[in-house]
Amino acid sequence: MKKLPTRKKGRLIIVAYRLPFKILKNEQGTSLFQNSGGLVSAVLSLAQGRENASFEFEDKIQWIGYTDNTPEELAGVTLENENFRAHPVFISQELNDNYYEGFCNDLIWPLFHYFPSLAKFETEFFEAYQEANLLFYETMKDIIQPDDVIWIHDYQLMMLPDLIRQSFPANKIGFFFHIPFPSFEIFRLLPTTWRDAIIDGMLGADVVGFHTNDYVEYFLKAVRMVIGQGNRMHYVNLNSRLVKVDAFPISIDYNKFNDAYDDEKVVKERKAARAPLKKKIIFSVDRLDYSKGLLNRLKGYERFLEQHDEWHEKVSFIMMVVPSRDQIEQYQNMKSEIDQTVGRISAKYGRIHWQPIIYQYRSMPFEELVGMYTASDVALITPVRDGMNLVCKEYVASRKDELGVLILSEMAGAAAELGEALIINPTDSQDIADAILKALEMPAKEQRKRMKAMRHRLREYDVFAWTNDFFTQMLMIEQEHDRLSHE
Ligand code: ADQ
Repeated sequence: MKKLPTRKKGRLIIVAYRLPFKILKNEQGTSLFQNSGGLVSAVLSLAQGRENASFEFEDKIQWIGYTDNTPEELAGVTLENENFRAHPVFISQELNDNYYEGFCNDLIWPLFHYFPSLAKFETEFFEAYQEANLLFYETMKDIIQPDDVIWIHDYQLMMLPDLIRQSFPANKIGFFFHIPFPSFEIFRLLPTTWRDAIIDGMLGADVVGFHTNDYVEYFLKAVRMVIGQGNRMHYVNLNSRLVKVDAFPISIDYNKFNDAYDDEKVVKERKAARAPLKKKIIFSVDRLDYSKGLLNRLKGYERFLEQHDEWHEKVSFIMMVVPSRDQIEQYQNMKSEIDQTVGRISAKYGRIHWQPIIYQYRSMPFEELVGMYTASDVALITPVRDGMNLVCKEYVASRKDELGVLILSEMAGAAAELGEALIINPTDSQDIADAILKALEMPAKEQRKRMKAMRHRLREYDVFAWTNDFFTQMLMIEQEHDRLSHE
């Protein structure tokens, strides 16, 4: 068997739109609150070094990201905790409006989630995007050292890999894309110069990673169409170097969710959710976003109630929605439509002692989230498009009892890995209604069989395996480049 390469030199530089902590300033001084999101825990696994890891990094992890604090506010403040040293990128409000709110969230997000009619193609958005990517580069150019490995994340920074490559040809650069990469018929809707700049920008990396093989295939097709370059077996052969393009399905910290099952606070939350209802619970949790299929989900549940009065008063659907971008008109409209649909269903089917839907618009602490995951009989996850979707993975990992049924949209990247879920088409209300019935009636033995298989897969390929896999590819391509340069 071919020996995997190892690397024990250089630092790791992460670049993502946001810094890994919130910076709060008050009279007592400055405090840093580390985020607990997926990327931060994934990167932490690299910081802490794992047994048998084929790489180790020197120093703390350097993290480049945007902050909404001003340079004056942060003057003299040490932006560092035990894991990370942060290098803030300062972007003016006006630029950020056109860059982040504009190009990223009013164009790329809707377009790449197959909502072209919501995409706004404004020239000033594109100019701001270029300018902001350049600001990230300017912030990092004095930080990069010869052996550093640079790992860039997501659709906010598609031009950064090439900007770095131009001045630092020898550094290893990875790029990971967290949202779907769309089929060429969608991608080609971008103006020609924009799509060329995006492809050139991303190909500045040595390894470009996506969640699924479909996204890899679509990207490689876009590369062929845009730069006319042939690619073979997941490699793009540029004149001077090779770029590896592959699927790395992001995962979660499996043990954290699995172990939380017995945590005292989680047990309390689980009881608190179950006791007052004394009914079967269907649960969902997402950010407020049109890609998450919240209205489709409600319509599917409504159809289920319409067709199955034998289940009335025996089931409640708890739908948690995390506030997101609700200053924007489109999101406000969507929220009003959700509010109205929930109101309509409750008014039609609700009874004094039975709420068919419990809908809350707020964030949840970890213990409450796992309490809900483990209290529910069914998780109903119906995005109309989702790069991966971590909620379904968290649900499965939390079910140490091996019970519960996952209903999952075929449009989530995760569907490729979780085939034992009840897979539905999110635009088909009848499909959702049928799956709800099947889930509620599923015998415990079958629940166990399906859960076991999914849990096994997630345990094997958790977020640490994900980072390890990505970095192994980075090392392999480094080895390949070294070999070619010595030939
Ligand atoms: P998101 O679109 O944010 O991520 P997702 O992958 O589902 O979507 O992750 C959401 C995270 O937020 C989960 O960890 C979940 O626990 C948490 N969360 C959701 N609702 C919450 C609530 N009410 N309270 C507290 N926490 C809540 C993007 C892409 C995804 C891709 C990820 C990672 O859109 O497709 O899976 O990045 O690459």
